[in-house]
Amino acid sequence: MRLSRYFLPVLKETPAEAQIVSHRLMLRAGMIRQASAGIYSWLPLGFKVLRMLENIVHEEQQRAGHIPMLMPTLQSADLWRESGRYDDYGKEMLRITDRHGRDMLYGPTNEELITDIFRNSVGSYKELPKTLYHIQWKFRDEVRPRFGVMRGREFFMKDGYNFDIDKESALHAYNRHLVSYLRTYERMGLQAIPMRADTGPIGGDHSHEFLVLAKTGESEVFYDSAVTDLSLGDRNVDYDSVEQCQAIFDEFTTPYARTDETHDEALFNQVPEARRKSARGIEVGQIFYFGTKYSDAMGATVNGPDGKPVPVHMGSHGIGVSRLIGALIEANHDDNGIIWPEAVAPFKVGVVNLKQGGGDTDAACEQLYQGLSARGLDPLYDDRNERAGAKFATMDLIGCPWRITVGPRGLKNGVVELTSRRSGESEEMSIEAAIDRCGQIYAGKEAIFV
Ligand code: 5CA
Repeated sequence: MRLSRYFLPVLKETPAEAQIVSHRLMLRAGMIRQASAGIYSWLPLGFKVLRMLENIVHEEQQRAGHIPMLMPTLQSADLWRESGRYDDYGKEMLRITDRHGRDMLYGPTNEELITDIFRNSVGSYKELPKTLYHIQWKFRDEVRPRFGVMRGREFFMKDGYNFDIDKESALHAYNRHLVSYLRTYERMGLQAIPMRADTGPIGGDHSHEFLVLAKTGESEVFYDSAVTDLSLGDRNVDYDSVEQCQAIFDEFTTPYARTDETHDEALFNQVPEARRKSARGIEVGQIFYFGTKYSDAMGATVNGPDGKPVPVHMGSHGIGVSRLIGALIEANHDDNGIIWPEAVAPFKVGVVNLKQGGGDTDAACEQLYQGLSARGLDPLYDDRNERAGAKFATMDLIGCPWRITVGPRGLKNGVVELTSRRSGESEEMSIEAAIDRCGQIYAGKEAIFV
């Protein structure tokens, strides 16, 4: 992308309404604009990151054997009356009446709708297990929307639902989700710790939240620091293996890690004192097993091996895709702006021309732009007629992990400068070497370009 042709309305001033750094930087970097309280337009740069995260979530869900689909944002109130949640959900639910006087709502989640689809389509235990998911906008009329996309009213969420014949099989689905979520967050360059959690309005008795540690997080968390040493890495997980998924579940959930809602002081005190930590965290996902709560209420049964109808065991599993962008920025920034982890950087390499309209520098930038594009590296070429300082500031603000600076002085010696956003270190090299180096940096990173 050539910056002169892009739409990147960066702000020089720090917006007064933003209380936390991720909200400030998303506004300043031209990623989002508020449409009304807790509702945002996604400008091109923000939308690019959102789609990258969405793609990673899709890939990891499908790797785990889950089936993508798409349900609507608007739902009929009747289904929610069947489950009893139409009244229970309270003021957080946005209720709408259509022209025929029918009660509708903007979905805050989809347990009822998916259970309705399931009960009308599946009749036999032989068709189980199944896990269906979608990534769709949700609406919750939060009392206090705040912190930008972190606690919005409209937000983008992946929600998945498993249907199993019995508890044992449903608990495997639960573990499988835990493993696939660990992989998803790690691929985004984030550490999200599974913590025992309350089930709230979703219901059930098994739940884990995934928390990214950050000073600005809304949840208070207590954990054994040993849990922060764990990582899934590049293990080859067989998602059909009950033993493998159980072993990973055990590994990640044995060290003490709980939110304040489930915190148990006596248990926590058994952790060696030096490893006992309390901190704040951002909840970027939650998984639930709730047994037959919805299938009982809505009559979702399948015929078992003996021909008798049995209610299916279910769970639901959510990832806050739009909230993740806030979490990523909270965990990756400095005074100058965002520092994207490479896998989710909207542009992988920035090219800065220090002398726009200077024949040699223009030609060199063009060569870099073509070379990087040919390798699929989606460069952002700042070809505007701006001062060098302004160009550097923009690249730093929007967080390009790598910047190649092209100036007349360097070119005389046949070199350009490659700079790491994270370390700030620079190295001089030829144009070809810079293209090669960037290719190597991103090789095997499974970066997704959209
Ligand atoms: N039906 C279940 C699982 S699909 C469910 O709705 N779970 S949830 O309520 O925990 O939401 C899933 C994830 O959505 C949360 O972990 C959080 O990351 C994100 N989320 C929830 N509310 C908001 C909000 N107001 N703004 C941004 N993200 C949110």
